[in-house]
Amino acid sequence: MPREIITLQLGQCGNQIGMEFWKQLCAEHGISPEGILEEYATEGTDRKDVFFYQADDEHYIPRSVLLDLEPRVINGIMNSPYANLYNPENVYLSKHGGGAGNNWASGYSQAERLYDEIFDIIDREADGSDSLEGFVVCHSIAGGTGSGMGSYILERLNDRFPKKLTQTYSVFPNVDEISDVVVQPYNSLLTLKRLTQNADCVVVLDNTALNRIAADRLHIDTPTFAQVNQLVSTVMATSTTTLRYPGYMNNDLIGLIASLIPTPRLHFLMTGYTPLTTDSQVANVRKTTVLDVMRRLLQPKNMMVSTPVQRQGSNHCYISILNIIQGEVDPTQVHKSLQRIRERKLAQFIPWGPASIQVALSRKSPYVQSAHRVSGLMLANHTNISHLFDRILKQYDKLRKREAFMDQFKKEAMFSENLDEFDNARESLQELVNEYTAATRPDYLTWGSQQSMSHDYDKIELFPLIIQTSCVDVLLVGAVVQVVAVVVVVVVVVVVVVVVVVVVVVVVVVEVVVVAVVVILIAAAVVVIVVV
Ligand SMILES: Nc1nc2c(ncn2[C@@H]2O[C@H](COP(=O)(O)OP(=O)(O)OP(=O)(O)O)[C@@H](O)[C@H]2O)c(=O)[nH]1
Ligand SMILES: [Mg+2]
Repeated sequence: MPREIITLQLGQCGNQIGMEFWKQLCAEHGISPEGILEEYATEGTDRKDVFFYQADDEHYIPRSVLLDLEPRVINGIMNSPYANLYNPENVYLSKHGGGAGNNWASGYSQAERLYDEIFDIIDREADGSDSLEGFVVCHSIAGGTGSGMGSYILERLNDRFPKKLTQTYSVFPNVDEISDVVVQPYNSLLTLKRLTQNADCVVVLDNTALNRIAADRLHIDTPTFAQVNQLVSTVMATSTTTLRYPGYMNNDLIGLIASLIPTPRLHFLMTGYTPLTTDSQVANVRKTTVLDVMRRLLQPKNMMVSTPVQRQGSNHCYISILNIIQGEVDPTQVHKSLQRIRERKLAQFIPWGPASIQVALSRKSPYVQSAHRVSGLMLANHTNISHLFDRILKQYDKLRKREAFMDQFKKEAMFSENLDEFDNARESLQELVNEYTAATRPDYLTWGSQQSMSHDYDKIELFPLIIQTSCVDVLLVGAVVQVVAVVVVVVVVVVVVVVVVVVVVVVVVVEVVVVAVVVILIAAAVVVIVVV
């Protein structure tokens, strides 16, 4: 049975990255821009129904809801070749059409007013699924709609669907760029409170790193959103391949999340991808092996987050790693590669749990050709993601000290009486930074249990506190089993030899005694006969 996932695309950024994601999924599953299955794709063993459903005429429709407070981006989608792909009832544009003006408070309060209309669509989509697993939210944290409306929707999803998972693809702003959105730190801080408290897993897509990668690795001088979104759609599509081309592991979102997130709040993931190529580079293909791919994934330059994974003098470390490897892979190479990584100590892990590098070998689409034999995506839970949050706290403190640009926020009900919501969000983000720092220490598990008493996490039981046994541990366990087996065999052989020797000695001694007795008796008999 499919475990369906509903995607919510919010604001400019959310709809633009969402659009690229659906383009990639259509190409991978052999679905045309109109939703018709291509003739060459009718025999597939892929699982399309996690992300698509079929209309009465059998054409495929994304389980996707498109929301924005201004029309430009969604109108663009509706005038593209993909216009007929989406269910028109799932496209919501606010009637007043003015957007949220890069203001979180405006996005949040407009969403509050539009609650019934938005959740009519979401509820209808949820009712149309047999076994809904959860929601994926695509948005940016720095604008007004994706951040403010996104925050409101995250809270309500938690109330209305407490047992469903919520994963987000959250775009962080580019710090290298002088932004015209001066209130980005306010918007980001307020959104991060909801991402911490109301999401189960946040995949961090950092525009700073994505732009640097496009410039340094792909040699694009001033990358456009379209070029950056190519990287984003690669990450989004690859991170869902195990759900769409199921193998024996990580076939559902909870499997994927539980293996990466051992404790509920530390759920912000970094990504890395290799090899990256633009069309012009395809001719210049290198030979790629699993070890190359896994080693490159651990190199900071391939990480799509602008925070160094190894900082001088810091104890920051990996909490867990999942590598999704695609292509021609011999599974024995994976074990060898893991052993190399371990021997060379290429990754530093938390001191309170096992070193968890997991590897999922995933099938890939037969319809999308790649120039490389092997490619890989790393989803990593690393304590140094807190560096991004620290940076936002510092930017926020600077603005807040001057009470800069507060007027726009004070116009909305949530901030009209006081600024407690800001203080509250700051405290929440500071706690998160503190928790990531605590996770670098051996006593984190006791620290964690004291802290979580003060929080109420509905889905805490979903997360096992013990990290799943990793491939590295499997190797270790394998080695221990081998040593024990050798010792047992040696002991058994020694015992058998000793027993045989003892038996032989006893037999020989008994024989000698018997022979001696017989000789003595014969001699005695001869003597007696002679005497007589
Ligand atoms: N990677 C990427 N980032 C984007 C894209 N569009 C906008 N951004 C980033 O998103 C942030 C601005 O948020 P938007 O998504 O434009 O804002 P919005 O949610 O539409 O909100 P309002 O327009 O204020 O109502 C900035 O950090 C931009 O760099 C995109 O297509 N790709
Ligand atoms: Mg917008």
